[in-house]
Amino acid sequence: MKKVWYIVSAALLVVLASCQSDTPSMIELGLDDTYVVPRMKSLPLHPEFTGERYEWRLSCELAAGAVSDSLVATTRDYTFVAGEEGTYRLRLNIFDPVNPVEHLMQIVVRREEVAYSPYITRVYEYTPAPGQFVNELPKYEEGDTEESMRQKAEDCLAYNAGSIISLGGYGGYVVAGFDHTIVNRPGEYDFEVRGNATQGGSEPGIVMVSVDTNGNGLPDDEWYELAGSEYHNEATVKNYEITYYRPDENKTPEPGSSSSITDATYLRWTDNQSGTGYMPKVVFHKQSYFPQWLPAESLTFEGTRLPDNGVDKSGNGSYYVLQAYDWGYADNYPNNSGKIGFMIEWAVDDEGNPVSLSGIDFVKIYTGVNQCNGWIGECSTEVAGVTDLHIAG
Ligand SMILES: [Ca+2]
Ligand SMILES: [Ca+2]
Ligand SMILES: [Ca+2]
Repeated sequence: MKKVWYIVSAALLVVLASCQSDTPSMIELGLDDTYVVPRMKSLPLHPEFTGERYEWRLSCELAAGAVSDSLVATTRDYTFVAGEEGTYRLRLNIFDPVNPVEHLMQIVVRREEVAYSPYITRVYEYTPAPGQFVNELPKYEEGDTEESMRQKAEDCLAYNAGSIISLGGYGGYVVAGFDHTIVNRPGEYDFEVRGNATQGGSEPGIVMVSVDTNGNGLPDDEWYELAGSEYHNEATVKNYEITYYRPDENKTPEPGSSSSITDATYLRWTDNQSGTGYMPKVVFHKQSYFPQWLPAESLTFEGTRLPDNGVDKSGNGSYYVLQAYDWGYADNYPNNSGKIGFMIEWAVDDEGNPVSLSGIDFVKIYTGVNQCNGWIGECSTEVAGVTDLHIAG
């Protein structure tokens, strides 16, 4: 039944569209009168007209005939997404002394035909910084390329596969997406990020989110950081940039302060804060720490750098505790702690202004700390998966 109804409404749309050709101004505005979309799918709306300011108002019929009406955006573009089926009415007002516009749209939201997965379904990019688990999680094999390593990372994470990938030291990242839009439910946690953190073994990663604003299915749109508990910490460095240099695997090792450090000057890095140092090689991981499938002689990463979280509790380098931050970071609390949820409401733009997003299509996670902790080596965020909390798993 549903399908027949949909075909009829699709036919109606064709008729509507042909009617519209008689009203050129509508065509120029670039917005239809009626849309039919599945729930949890972004619908980017972009008016071709500009004005002094914009108001998007969304109303939907509730039970008992009540109607909710709310101002949902004051930007030129708006991405509509609904978590529930129904008929929505969207009104755009463009305020302009010369060419004011009022445009009404009806958006029919139907149920998806194939059930969505609550988990990551695609990894778009896997670019770890050097690290002791790099080339191991996932395993690099002779002949691997960026594409085959991306596929391996996807095989680890997609559809709740539950294997771990390592992002290496500061800045290393993974970009992943879903078969639907994760809807932002106001005031609620929207998704979880799983890692391999333990009590005292936190390796915080920064989470960014993005909306497929240009509608091409690819993560080539604007990114927003989810501002966690340390975002306003004065020791947090914004616009941090680090460069790692490919190590000479045959150089003479320099023993470190601990017998577990086999080469204290293994892999050199410099940053844009006049900092420089080495990532040491530790006895537990003998493979190269530099991503072997990348041909470059150096790798540069940038982002927000969190304060160091590793503390030498023993004072003699034998016992390190990697402290958790309060909230808002990946690989920061154990998966079963009940503290691995994220709110899309935490999103901020480059200047730190909060942004209001109706949902997100992509996540990017990167290691947020640049610290080496003696014999346990560098801080590296690990990721085991992301789950949409609004779909039952
Ligand atoms: Ca939310
Ligand atoms: Ca895109
Ligand atoms: Ca970890």
